[in-house]
Amino acid sequence: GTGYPFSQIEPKWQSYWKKHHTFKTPDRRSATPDGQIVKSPRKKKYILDMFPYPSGAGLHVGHPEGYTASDVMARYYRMTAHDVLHPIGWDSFGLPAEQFAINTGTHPEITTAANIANFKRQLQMLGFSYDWDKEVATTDVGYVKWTQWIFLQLYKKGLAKQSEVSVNWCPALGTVLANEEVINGLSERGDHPVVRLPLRQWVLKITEYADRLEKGLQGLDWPAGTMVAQEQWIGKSEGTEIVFAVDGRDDQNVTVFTTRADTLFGVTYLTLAPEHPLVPLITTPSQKDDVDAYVTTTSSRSDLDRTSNKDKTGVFTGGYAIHPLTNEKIPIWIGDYVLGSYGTGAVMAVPAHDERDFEFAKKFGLDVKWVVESKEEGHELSKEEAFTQYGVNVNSGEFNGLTTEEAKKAITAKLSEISAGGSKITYKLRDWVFSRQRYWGEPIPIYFPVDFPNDVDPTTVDPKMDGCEHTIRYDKPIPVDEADLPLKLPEMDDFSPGDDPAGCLARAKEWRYFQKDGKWYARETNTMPQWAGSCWYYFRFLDPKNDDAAFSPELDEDWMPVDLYVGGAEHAVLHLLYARFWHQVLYDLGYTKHPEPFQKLVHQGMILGSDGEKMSKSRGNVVNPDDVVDAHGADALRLYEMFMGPLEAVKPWQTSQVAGVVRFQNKLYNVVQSAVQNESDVAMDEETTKILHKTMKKVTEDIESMSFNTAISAMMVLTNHLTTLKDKVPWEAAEKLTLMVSPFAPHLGEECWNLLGHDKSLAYHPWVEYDEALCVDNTVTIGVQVNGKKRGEIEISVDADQEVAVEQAMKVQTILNQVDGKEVKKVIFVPGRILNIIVK
Ligand code: ANZ
Repeated sequence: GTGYPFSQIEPKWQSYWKKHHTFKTPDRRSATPDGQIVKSPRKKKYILDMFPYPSGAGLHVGHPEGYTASDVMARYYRMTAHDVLHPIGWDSFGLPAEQFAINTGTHPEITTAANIANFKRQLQMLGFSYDWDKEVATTDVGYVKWTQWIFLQLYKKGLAKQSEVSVNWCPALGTVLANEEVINGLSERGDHPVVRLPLRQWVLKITEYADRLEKGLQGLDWPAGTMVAQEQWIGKSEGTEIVFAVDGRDDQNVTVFTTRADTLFGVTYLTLAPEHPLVPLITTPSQKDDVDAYVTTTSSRSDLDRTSNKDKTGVFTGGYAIHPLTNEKIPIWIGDYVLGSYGTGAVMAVPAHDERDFEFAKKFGLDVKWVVESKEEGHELSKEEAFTQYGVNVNSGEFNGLTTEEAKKAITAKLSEISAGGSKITYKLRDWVFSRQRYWGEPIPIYFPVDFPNDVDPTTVDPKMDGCEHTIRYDKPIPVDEADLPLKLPEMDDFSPGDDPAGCLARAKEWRYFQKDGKWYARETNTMPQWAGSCWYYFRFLDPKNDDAAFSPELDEDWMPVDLYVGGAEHAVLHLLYARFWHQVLYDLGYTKHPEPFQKLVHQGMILGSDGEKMSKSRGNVVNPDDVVDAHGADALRLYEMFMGPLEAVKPWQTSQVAGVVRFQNKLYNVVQSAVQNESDVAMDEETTKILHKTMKKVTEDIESMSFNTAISAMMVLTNHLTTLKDKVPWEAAEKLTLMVSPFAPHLGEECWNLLGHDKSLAYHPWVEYDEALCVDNTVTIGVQVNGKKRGEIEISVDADQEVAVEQAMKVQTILNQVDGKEVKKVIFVPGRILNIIVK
């Protein structure tokens, strides 16, 4: 047989698709001759990929994995009578382009355009069935306009505010990072040290949506791990708030949050976070020096550092609180194991039943009061460590004898009754620090009045001039008029952040300061984080050229929600949570009819290098898709990536296995050619009919469940069978096989279809149909020997070939044990009877 001439065939079909607009998104509404609008009776599928950040390095082999999976689904749904929306675009703001600009002086716009062009070439080379008319880049001014518009909607709804926050400042990157972007005190991108600083920031109040974000997860078809990750990030905690009066201060009290109200009688001190606002008010003069010194030293420590450190530190404030039920005096301490940003920033310390409090009490010689005993008969508390389990209350007055659950309820009820507390739900989720002091992002569309000193005539001054003393009234933000959007970035030559925490845009004075009605104003110089653009791109794909709205309500109704979203698990929390938040806000504002954006979510597993390690330049184990396509063609890359293993699994690249799919492709091409060359049509024999129908059933079901590797195996078996028929390949079998392979290897599919005498693309040809009665599997159980000794059994279809038999045998541990690591010398396979593997 001949090799398949992919290098001529693949570009040919890519041009065909382009010329014929094959993948243009269908209209879901059309007008009848009498002007009535009718909706498409077909079902719809919105198939979405996580759009790429167009880096300078181009695509890596991880991109085509998810993109091929979604493309198979898009192509399959077109063939099963669905209207399909399958778009792609570019997440093109972000740090690398800016870093490159800082290093080389090249404007990020230029680098971004070049990178996008390269990515687009690569995606087109791979034959993905995107509707390129829907393409958007988050950096397009027409896109920025609507990102800024959404920010203004958030602002007007009271969900965007300025706040002096203790932020994660990364000096090396010259920017503030979100909590989510800091891992072990280092920036997620680049591993640079991060310190805490107070800075004026824009913050989005995602916490107001904590409950909705948690509840909305129910009913989504998402990987369980991702749901759990989101739930944990939101971190709903049900407990009690308890108010302690401050001794001798009628005007002050300390509110704590606890999940163990049952332990209230075991409280021996309170601990406030060092940054708690009451600290300066409670601290007595004699303790002031110690407290001030402690507050200073802890202020630079990250939350993670503070909570993970075993060695507890703290200082006594000199103040006392009053126990709400016993009226005892309780010392108030500060300690940095209590976080200022969680709960109320204050805890009631119960050393007997909380490990952290136990360590702290031991270190500072504070009292320990045991108020919970084990329910187990004869169980003695060791008193060498905290007893943190649930049990029964003791030493707790009227609450003695209650179980932990009962005591929590009873004590909370009692506190409510005396107005000293009540039930409370707290979330771990923090508000989203939304400003960045960088150039390459969307300008935040807000400006502020500028004040000048009293003795200065404002008509004679110009804040753009050096030395012109003035104050920007950050307390009086004014949103940019929606009609004036987009607010574009200024042209600059130097993109470095510099040391002004207001960011590099602060240096673009011509842009920053402007006069309106004779008054001076200053623009916000912070830009949005890269997450902003990816929060709503799936909406813009509906309606990418709309200049009057972010997207039309009709298109929202016609296409949303996304039916299948494919992308990496690294976005499990951040992108997917932020996007859901914006979506829920737009839902509340009436812009979408759908409460959640992404109905089904699938993560492709990471592709490792051939050494089983993560691909990286420094390891030299990176596989470049361009090279694979050059050597074997796009279809081979697509087939291989789908054949490597289950989509979600992490799996190593094995160049030797690429040869396997190349052989399959050649065989399939030859089988079709041999059907075409038949002078008269060959009738289907019984065996071929059965294999064909079983394959059609298997491939259909496997695509539905996205089990692509097993679908390809099934097609390999069918192709091998048809190969054995030599010049007697039935036309029908060749056609059906061609249709089935086409979502995976679309160029090969179109070429074979054309050889079989069709002059139109098969992209919308009805999918294969199988006869269930012909699919009843005739299986046999056969013994498997290794070097003549029986090591196990396999159940295979009666018509399974040697390849399938060996593949099945390798899944049986007792057989694998004998073969693993040895060289297979010979395989003897008697269909329906025996498999004998000879190894050395
Ligand atoms: C008294 C107590 C007794 C507690 C006991 C636990 C066991 P989650 O589930 O994470 O919500 N806590 C409250 N606010 C805190 C803060 N800002 N920084 C550090 N710790 C804080 O845990 C809630 C528990 O964490 C609260 O319940 C409180 O300690 C502590 F036997 O209060 B507990």
